[in-house]
Amino acid sequence: MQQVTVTEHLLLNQKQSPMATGRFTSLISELILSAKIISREVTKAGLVDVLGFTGDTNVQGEKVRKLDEFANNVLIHRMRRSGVLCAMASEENGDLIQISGDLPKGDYILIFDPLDGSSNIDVNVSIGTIFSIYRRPLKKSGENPTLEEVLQRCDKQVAAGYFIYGSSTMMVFTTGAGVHGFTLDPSVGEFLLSHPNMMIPEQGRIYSVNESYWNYWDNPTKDVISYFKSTKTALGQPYSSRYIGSLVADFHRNLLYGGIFMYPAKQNPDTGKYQGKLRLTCEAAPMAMIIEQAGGLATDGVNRILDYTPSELHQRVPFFVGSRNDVMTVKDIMGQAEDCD
Ligand code: P6P
Repeated sequence: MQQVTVTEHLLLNQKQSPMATGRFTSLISELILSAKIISREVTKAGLVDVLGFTGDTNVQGEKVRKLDEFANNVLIHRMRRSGVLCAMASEENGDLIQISGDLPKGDYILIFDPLDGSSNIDVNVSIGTIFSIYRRPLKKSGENPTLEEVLQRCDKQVAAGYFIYGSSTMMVFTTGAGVHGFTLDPSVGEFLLSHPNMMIPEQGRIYSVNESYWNYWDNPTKDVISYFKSTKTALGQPYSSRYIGSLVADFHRNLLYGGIFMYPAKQNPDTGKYQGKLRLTCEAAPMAMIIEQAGGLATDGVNRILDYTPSELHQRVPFFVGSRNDVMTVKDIMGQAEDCD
């Protein structure tokens, strides 16, 4: 296959689209440079003292690992200087990250999870960086965008993607014209097109869920999981169970092989309330754009993720994503349960 870089692919394939602007291309180039720097650290994590914890906890209340913090700092430092952003938001930071006055600004908004699945860093399991890009609304409220301008309907994303740091480092992203995968060739330091026009199989054979939460799920969720373990499936046999515990890795496998990843709402023993774990703006929404562009679906079990308008920056949602038939089956089972309520 002829070697096609990300920049070349953007120019060749987005000719008519507004995404072919130089400003968008430079945003992606800065993201790529950040990922190369993060990849270098991740791949040598076992050799240099970057494993372990910093002693801090993030806005999610999760212990921050050194590589989390490193990745977050790299992205904030580089993207602040990209000259094309008017605001950023990170899974690691409680509030919006504004672009300070003296730095050049643009009209793009970047929301990211700098190192998702980082609890797996020490055991050499694939982890990733997830990103979501919006345009600032034309009606500007002032020099810096307000939180309201950032919390747009998830189908307003102009681009979404992830970097996966595994046996190879890959970039998978969409600008609304299909999903394309690029693999980093360390010998030239370029991401080269390796998976053009990625499409997820309409019917899967794999389900991914952390079944240790069984006792914290509501009955419709238990019905869903029981379905995938039964002979009632479309295959006439139980699906294979695969769960890595790193969203980017589980998602990427299902994108290639077909299947469904589920992170249902679970009951909080203290409050009794049912809540999802995954974050809408920096995890579910970008993955939802990717999967729909690849012919799949993403819901909260019943409602389409891309129809959500976030109520807050770190809103959590139940998340079901993957092969169209499988996500629709979940909706049928949960919808029937709702009808019975
Ligand atoms: P659990 C990693 O912390 C993460 O945010 C996702 O990458 C992953 O899918 C999920 O949490 C795993 O959560 O509760 O199964 O350990």
